[in-house]
Amino acid sequence: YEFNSAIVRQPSTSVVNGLRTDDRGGPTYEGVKAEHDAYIAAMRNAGVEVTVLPALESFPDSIFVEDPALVFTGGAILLRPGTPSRVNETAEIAPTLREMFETVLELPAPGQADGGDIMYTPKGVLIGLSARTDKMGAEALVSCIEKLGGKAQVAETPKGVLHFKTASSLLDNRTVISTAALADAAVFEGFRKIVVPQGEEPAANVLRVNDVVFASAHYPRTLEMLDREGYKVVPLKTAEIEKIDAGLSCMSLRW
Ligand code: CIR
Repeated sequence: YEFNSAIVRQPSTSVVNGLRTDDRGGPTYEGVKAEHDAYIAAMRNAGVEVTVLPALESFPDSIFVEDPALVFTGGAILLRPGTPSRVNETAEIAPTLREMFETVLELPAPGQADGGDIMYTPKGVLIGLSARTDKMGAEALVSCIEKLGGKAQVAETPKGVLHFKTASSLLDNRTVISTAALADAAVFEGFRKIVVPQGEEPAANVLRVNDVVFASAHYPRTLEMLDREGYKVVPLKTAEIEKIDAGLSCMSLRW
Protein backbone atom coordinates (compact mmCIF):
# COMPACT_ATOMS: atom_id res chain seq x y z
CA TYR A 1 0.00 0.00 0.00
CA GLU A 2 2.99 2.28 -0.38
CA PHE A 3 2.51 3.95 -3.71
CA ASN A 4 4.34 6.67 -5.63
CA SER A 5 2.34 6.47 -8.82
CA ALA A 6 -1.18 5.86 -10.03
CA ILE A 7 -3.16 5.88 -13.27
CA VAL A 8 -6.79 6.98 -13.41
CA ARG A 9 -9.15 7.62 -16.31
CA GLN A 10 -11.66 10.45 -16.57
CA PRO A 11 -15.27 9.26 -16.59
CA SER A 12 -17.05 9.49 -19.95
CA THR A 13 -20.59 10.86 -20.19
CA SER A 14 -21.56 7.28 -21.08
CA VAL A 15 -20.73 6.30 -17.46
CA VAL A 16 -24.47 6.74 -16.81
CA ASN A 17 -24.84 3.42 -18.69
CA GLY A 18 -22.22 1.60 -16.61
CA LEU A 19 -22.89 -2.05 -15.80
CA ARG A 20 -24.85 -2.87 -12.65
CA THR A 21 -26.38 -6.02 -11.25
CA ASP A 22 -29.14 -4.36 -9.35
CA ASP A 23 -30.71 -1.29 -10.91
CA ARG A 24 -31.17 1.42 -8.29
CA GLY A 25 -31.22 4.09 -10.99
CA GLY A 26 -28.16 5.16 -12.94
CA PRO A 27 -25.60 7.65 -11.69
CA THR A 28 -25.36 11.14 -13.13
CA TYR A 29 -22.25 12.10 -15.08
CA GLU A 30 -21.77 15.21 -12.92
CA GLY A 31 -22.06 13.15 -9.75
CA VAL A 32 -19.49 10.59 -10.90
CA LYS A 33 -17.16 13.32 -12.11
CA ALA A 34 -17.31 15.08 -8.71
CA GLU A 35 -16.53 11.83 -6.87
CA HIS A 36 -13.69 11.10 -9.29
CA ASP A 37 -12.20 14.60 -8.96
CA ALA A 38 -12.21 14.28 -5.16
CA TYR A 39 -10.53 10.87 -5.47
CA ILE A 40 -7.72 12.28 -7.63
CA ALA A 41 -7.22 15.13 -5.16
CA ALA A 42 -7.07 12.66 -2.25
CA MET A 43 -4.48 10.56 -4.11
CA ARG A 44 -2.30 13.60 -4.73
CA ASN A 45 -2.69 14.65 -1.10
CA ALA A 46 -1.49 11.22 -0.06
CA GLY A 47 1.74 11.81 -2.00
CA VAL A 48 0.93 9.92 -5.20
CA GLU A 49 1.80 11.18 -8.67
CA VAL A 50 -1.38 10.66 -10.68
CA THR A 51 -1.50 10.20 -14.47
CA VAL A 52 -4.97 11.07 -15.75
CA LEU A 53 -6.00 9.34 -18.98
CA PRO A 54 -8.74 10.79 -21.21
CA ALA A 55 -12.34 9.56 -21.10
CA LEU A 56 -13.41 6.79 -23.50
CA GLU A 57 -16.99 7.34 -24.65
CA SER A 58 -17.40 3.86 -26.08
CA PHE A 59 -16.53 2.23 -22.76
CA PRO A 60 -18.98 3.27 -20.02
CA ASP A 61 -17.04 1.40 -17.31
CA SER A 62 -13.56 2.46 -18.41
CA ILE A 63 -13.24 4.83 -15.41
CA PHE A 64 -12.59 1.63 -13.43
CA VAL A 65 -9.00 1.20 -14.61
CA GLU A 66 -8.27 -1.34 -11.91
CA ASP A 67 -10.01 -4.09 -13.90
CA PRO A 68 -8.17 -4.41 -17.26
CA ALA A 69 -4.63 -4.58 -15.83
CA LEU A 70 -2.48 -5.38 -12.85
CA VAL A 71 0.62 -3.37 -11.99
CA PHE A 72 3.65 -3.96 -9.79
CA THR A 73 6.79 -1.87 -9.41
CA GLY A 74 8.56 -4.46 -11.56
CA GLY A 75 6.04 -4.75 -14.38
CA ALA A 76 2.44 -4.91 -15.53
CA ILE A 77 0.04 -7.64 -16.65
CA LEU A 78 -2.67 -6.98 -19.21
CA LEU A 79 -5.81 -8.82 -18.09
CA ARG A 80 -8.84 -10.18 -19.93
CA PRO A 81 -11.92 -8.66 -18.23
CA GLY A 82 -14.70 -11.14 -17.68
CA THR A 83 -17.57 -9.24 -19.27
CA PRO A 84 -17.97 -8.55 -23.02
CA SER A 85 -18.41 -4.77 -22.90
CA ARG A 86 -15.12 -4.38 -21.02
CA VAL A 87 -12.82 -6.78 -22.87
CA ASN A 88 -11.38 -4.12 -25.20
CA GLU A 89 -10.55 -1.75 -22.34
CA THR A 90 -7.30 -3.69 -22.11
CA ALA A 91 -6.20 -2.56 -25.57
CA GLU A 92 -7.02 1.02 -24.59
CA ILE A 93 -4.78 1.04 -21.52
CA ALA A 94 -1.99 -1.13 -22.98
CA PRO A 95 -0.03 1.64 -24.77
CA THR A 96 0.21 3.68 -21.55
CA LEU A 97 1.45 0.67 -19.60
CA ARG A 98 3.96 -0.26 -22.30
CA GLU A 99 5.33 3.28 -22.07
CA MET A 100 5.55 3.22 -18.28
CA PHE A 101 6.76 -0.35 -17.62
CA GLU A 102 9.64 -2.21 -19.16
CA THR A 103 7.98 -5.60 -18.70
CA VAL A 104 4.36 -6.00 -19.76
CA LEU A 105 2.91 -9.51 -19.76
CA GLU A 106 -0.43 -10.57 -21.20
CA LEU A 107 -2.86 -12.95 -19.56
CA PRO A 108 -3.23 -15.74 -22.14
CA ALA A 109 -6.64 -16.57 -23.67
CA PRO A 110 -9.13 -18.01 -22.94
CA GLY A 111 -8.90 -17.33 -19.19
CA GLN A 112 -10.56 -14.24 -17.77
CA ALA A 113 -9.67 -12.05 -14.81
CA ASP A 114 -10.73 -8.62 -13.53
CA GLY A 115 -8.34 -6.57 -11.40
CA GLY A 116 -11.13 -6.06 -8.86
CA ASP A 117 -10.64 -9.68 -7.85
CA ILE A 118 -6.97 -9.24 -7.08
CA MET A 119 -5.57 -8.21 -3.70
CA TYR A 120 -1.92 -7.57 -2.98
CA THR A 121 -0.86 -8.73 0.48
CA PRO A 122 2.57 -9.14 2.07
CA LYS A 123 2.03 -12.91 1.88
CA GLY A 124 1.48 -12.79 -1.85
CA VAL A 125 -1.28 -11.87 -4.24
CA LEU A 126 -4.80 -13.24 -3.65
CA ILE A 127 -6.99 -13.88 -6.69
CA GLY A 128 -10.70 -14.30 -6.02
CA LEU A 129 -12.78 -16.47 -8.33
CA SER A 130 -15.96 -14.65 -9.34
CA ALA A 131 -18.36 -14.22 -12.23
CA ARG A 132 -15.55 -12.16 -13.82
CA THR A 133 -12.50 -14.23 -12.90
CA ASP A 134 -12.57 -17.87 -13.89
CA LYS A 135 -10.33 -20.72 -12.82
CA MET A 136 -8.36 -20.69 -16.05
CA GLY A 137 -7.78 -16.95 -15.78
CA ALA A 138 -6.80 -17.18 -12.12
CA GLU A 139 -4.35 -20.02 -12.74
CA ALA A 140 -2.77 -18.32 -15.75
CA LEU A 141 -2.47 -15.18 -13.67
CA VAL A 142 -0.62 -17.05 -10.92
CA SER A 143 1.99 -18.01 -13.57
CA CYS A 144 2.25 -14.43 -14.86
CA ILE A 145 2.76 -13.13 -11.32
CA GLU A 146 5.44 -15.76 -10.73
CA LYS A 147 7.19 -14.63 -13.92
CA LEU A 148 7.38 -11.16 -12.40
CA GLY A 149 8.98 -12.65 -9.29
CA GLY A 150 5.85 -12.65 -7.09
CA LYS A 151 3.64 -15.37 -5.72
CA ALA A 152 -0.12 -15.75 -5.74
CA GLN A 153 -2.93 -17.99 -4.58
CA VAL A 154 -6.53 -18.46 -5.61
CA ALA A 155 -9.46 -17.76 -3.28
CA GLU A 156 -13.26 -17.94 -3.39
CA THR A 157 -15.41 -14.81 -3.60
CA PRO A 158 -18.69 -14.87 -1.63
CA LYS A 159 -21.88 -15.11 -3.73
CA GLY A 160 -23.71 -11.89 -4.39
CA VAL A 161 -20.74 -9.56 -4.73
CA LEU A 162 -19.13 -8.49 -7.96
CA HIS A 163 -15.47 -8.82 -7.02
CA PHE A 164 -13.29 -10.29 -4.27
CA LYS A 165 -12.35 -6.74 -3.22
CA THR A 166 -15.98 -5.63 -3.16
CA ALA A 167 -15.99 -7.54 0.12
CA SER A 168 -12.45 -7.17 1.46
CA SER A 169 -9.40 -4.89 1.46
CA LEU A 170 -5.92 -4.78 2.92
CA LEU A 171 -5.60 -2.18 5.71
CA ASP A 172 -1.97 -2.76 6.64
CA ASN A 173 0.62 -5.53 6.47
CA ARG A 174 -1.21 -7.68 8.97
CA THR A 175 -4.84 -6.49 8.83
CA VAL A 176 -7.72 -6.97 6.42
CA ILE A 177 -11.17 -5.43 6.56
CA SER A 178 -13.98 -7.57 5.16
CA THR A 179 -17.66 -8.41 5.25
CA ALA A 180 -18.74 -11.13 7.67
CA ALA A 181 -19.12 -13.50 4.67
CA LEU A 182 -15.41 -13.34 3.89
CA ALA A 183 -13.94 -12.94 7.38
CA ASP A 184 -13.34 -16.66 7.90
CA ALA A 185 -11.83 -17.25 4.46
CA ALA A 186 -8.82 -19.57 4.62
CA VAL A 187 -6.71 -17.10 2.63
CA PHE A 188 -7.03 -14.56 5.44
CA GLU A 189 -5.67 -16.96 8.04
CA GLY A 190 -3.00 -15.24 10.08
CA PHE A 191 -4.33 -11.75 9.36
CA ARG A 192 -5.92 -9.56 11.98
CA LYS A 193 -9.50 -9.03 10.78
CA ILE A 194 -11.83 -6.09 11.04
CA VAL A 195 -15.39 -6.97 10.05
CA VAL A 196 -17.71 -4.25 8.74
CA PRO A 197 -20.99 -3.93 10.65
CA GLN A 198 -24.04 -5.62 9.18
CA GLY A 199 -25.82 -3.26 6.81
CA GLU A 200 -22.56 -1.54 5.83
CA GLU A 201 -21.17 -4.29 3.56
CA PRO A 202 -20.10 -1.96 0.70
CA ALA A 203 -17.79 -0.24 3.21
CA ALA A 204 -15.41 -3.23 3.00
CA ASN A 205 -13.95 -1.78 -0.18
CA VAL A 206 -11.48 0.72 1.24
CA LEU A 207 -8.14 1.75 -0.20
CA ARG A 208 -5.01 2.11 1.88
CA VAL A 209 -2.71 4.67 0.28
CA ASN A 210 0.51 5.42 2.14
CA ASP A 211 -0.47 6.84 5.57
CA VAL A 212 -4.19 7.09 4.97
CA VAL A 213 -7.21 4.91 4.29
CA PHE A 214 -9.73 6.09 1.70
CA ALA A 215 -13.14 4.92 2.90
CA SER A 216 -16.67 5.54 1.72
CA ALA A 217 -18.21 8.53 3.50
CA HIS A 218 -21.63 6.87 3.66
CA TYR A 219 -21.01 4.22 6.32
CA PRO A 220 -20.59 5.97 9.68
CA ARG A 221 -20.16 2.87 11.82
CA THR A 222 -17.26 1.64 9.67
CA LEU A 223 -15.64 5.08 9.66
CA GLU A 224 -15.88 5.19 13.44
CA MET A 225 -14.44 1.71 13.75
CA LEU A 226 -11.46 2.54 11.52
CA ASP A 227 -10.86 5.70 13.48
CA ARG A 228 -11.00 3.79 16.77
CA GLU A 229 -8.46 1.33 15.38
CA GLY A 230 -6.09 4.24 14.81
CA TYR A 231 -6.28 4.56 11.01
CA LYS A 232 -6.12 8.01 9.43
CA VAL A 233 -9.31 7.92 7.40
CA VAL A 234 -10.09 10.05 4.36
CA PRO A 235 -13.86 9.77 3.79
CA LEU A 236 -14.81 10.02 0.12
CA LYS A 237 -18.26 10.11 -1.45
CA THR A 238 -19.15 7.00 -3.43
CA ALA A 239 -22.96 7.26 -3.72
CA GLU A 240 -22.87 7.67 -7.51
CA ILE A 241 -20.25 5.06 -8.40
CA GLU A 242 -21.92 2.57 -6.06
CA LYS A 243 -24.94 2.67 -8.37
CA ILE A 244 -22.73 0.92 -10.91
CA ASP A 245 -21.23 -1.54 -8.42
CA ALA A 246 -17.97 0.30 -7.86
CA GLY A 247 -15.92 1.33 -4.84
CA LEU A 248 -12.68 3.10 -4.08
CA SER A 249 -10.08 0.62 -5.29
CA CYS A 250 -11.62 0.35 -8.79
CA MET A 251 -10.75 3.86 -9.87
CA SER A 252 -6.96 3.53 -10.01
CA LEU A 253 -3.97 1.37 -10.85
CA ARG A 254 -1.30 1.94 -8.23
CA TRP A 255 2.35 1.09 -7.77
C1 CIR B 1 -18.50 -3.34 -13.75
O1 CIR B 1 -19.53 -3.99 -13.56
O2 CIR B 1 -17.53 -3.82 -14.31
C2 CIR B 1 -18.46 -1.90 -13.26
N1 CIR B 1 -19.77 -1.35 -13.33
C3 CIR B 1 -17.92 -1.81 -11.85
C4 CIR B 1 -16.49 -2.21 -11.74
C5 CIR B 1 -15.94 -2.09 -10.38
N2 CIR B 1 -14.57 -2.41 -10.38
C6 CIR B 1 -13.88 -2.86 -9.33
O3 CIR B 1 -14.46 -3.07 -8.28
N3 CIR B 1 -12.60 -3.09 -9.48
